[in-house]
Amino acid sequence: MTGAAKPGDQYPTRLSTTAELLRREPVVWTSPGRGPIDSDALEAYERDGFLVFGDLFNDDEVQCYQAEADRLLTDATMLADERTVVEPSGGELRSIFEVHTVSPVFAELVADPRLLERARQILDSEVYIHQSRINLKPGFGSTGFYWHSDFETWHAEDGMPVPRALSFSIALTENLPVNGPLMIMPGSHRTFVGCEGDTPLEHFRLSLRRQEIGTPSTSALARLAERFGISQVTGRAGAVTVFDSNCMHGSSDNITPYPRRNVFVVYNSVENSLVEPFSSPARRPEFIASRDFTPVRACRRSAAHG
Ligand code: 6CS
Ligand code: FE
Repeated sequence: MTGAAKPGDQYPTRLSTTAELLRREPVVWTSPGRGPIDSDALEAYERDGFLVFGDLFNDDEVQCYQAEADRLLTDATMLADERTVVEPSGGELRSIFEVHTVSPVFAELVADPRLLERARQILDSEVYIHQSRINLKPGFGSTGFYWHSDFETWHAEDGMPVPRALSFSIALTENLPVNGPLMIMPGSHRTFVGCEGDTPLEHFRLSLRRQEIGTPSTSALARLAERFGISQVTGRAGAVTVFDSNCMHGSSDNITPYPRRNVFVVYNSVENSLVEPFSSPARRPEFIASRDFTPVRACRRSAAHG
């Protein structure tokens, strides 16, 4: 195990000792009134680290995204592509990454003003796409995602300097209490929990299937849960959850017949573009951590969007 953090690393992790520290940066970077999210909702986001918008996308749009996800899933080229990640059991598909570059439908989604304007407002800057993915979580036994902070991984393995990034999760199927919905510890985003353990070479080949390195200790998780509680994020197909990059979150297995399929879009501030990994022997591939820092431009909404 390595002992020392890189010089200037404000968020040391993947070392022989673990650190727990208060986030230095704001959660909401903007001043109220400069975007579609009202001040009450911004305050809730600052406090909890996440917000749910129940009706951003209508049923027709959700069906369009579902059909596109089905198309990708049945495309032999995609199935053989490294962007496609299978479950630890090796059978079912777990995720497809970088969907915004392989699908015109998802390219339009990441440039949709309903997401883009909210991201720009919270991060108070132009934004680029750090990552996009579909998590499929099919029924009858797909596995969940153990507790983690996305920022801890993006900092250690992708070189993301500070937590000035956020994720939108768009539900393509109903997220029920029983089919492995997102669980977030509300308020945990203001504490950075360093994790013990070196980052192995090509760790992503393992971590995207089942993450073990980069997860907090059980004692840290117990303390966080005691302090913040655990919220389950459920909602209709089309509901959108925006959550801060440093929220402690996870989701459990799905043994029900009901798939929990969500599209995730991660926006990073152009002021926070990636440098070299802070705690990893090498960069991860760009389909997981983009190094195209071009600001996203809002796109005209096609007829499918009404
Ligand atoms: O490593 C990553 O970038 C991915 N891993 C998890 C568990 N969440 C964020 C992201 O999809
Ligand atoms: Fe995550």
